[in-house]
Order: sequence, then C-alpha cells, then structure tokens
Amino acid sequence: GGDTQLAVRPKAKSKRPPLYKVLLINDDFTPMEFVVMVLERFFSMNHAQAFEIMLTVHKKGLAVVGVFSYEIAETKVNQVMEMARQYQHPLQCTMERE
Ligand code: NFA
Repeated sequence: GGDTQLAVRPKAKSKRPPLYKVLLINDDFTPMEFVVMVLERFFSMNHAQAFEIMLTVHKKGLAVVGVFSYEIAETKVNQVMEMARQYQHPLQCTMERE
C-alpha cells in the first residue's frame, strides 16, 4: 500500500484452488455403449463427444474426461465407480492433481 501500510508482502499470490483431472481407464470387458452412457450422464457430453472420448480411451488406454475442483472430481469418480459396480463392469475411473 501507501506510505503508512507496513509489512505488506508484495505480490501475495491469490491462490486458485488446485484442479484435478478425472481419468477413465480402458479394459477389455466394459461395453462401449456403457462407457458412452456414463460420459453423457456424468460429464455432460453429447453423444458424438462421448463416443469420441470413449474411442480415445479404448485405443490409448486412458483419457482425461474432465478437469474439476477436488470435490467435484471426487464426486464424478464416485458416480462412475458406483454405476460400474451396479452393472458389474470393471470400468475404472481415477483422479490426479493437474
Ligand atoms: N475396451 C472396451 C471394449 O472393447 C471398451 C471400453 C472403452 C472400456 C473405454 C473402458 C473404457 N468393449
């Protein structure tokens, strides 16, 4: 500040909250249509986008399906894992810090 303000650290970084990538992992058993449905439902993708990302996971082994705050990323991972469990598919979804 001005002449009177003391001990103000210059350029105090206004910390943005850290971001987390949500990753979808390929496997040999989860049906493609199921993965597409999960991407549409929990990652607000249209059918074409969801199909494209599903194919990327299928071909490359994994893909980032979204980037979120910790809480949102955790919720997405839990939603995907719960749906996979319900349908008894081995689909895996994880998160990692960006
Ligand atoms: N590899 C799966 C199959 O051939 C499809 C899949 C895609 C699974 C993306 C998991 C993630 N049925």
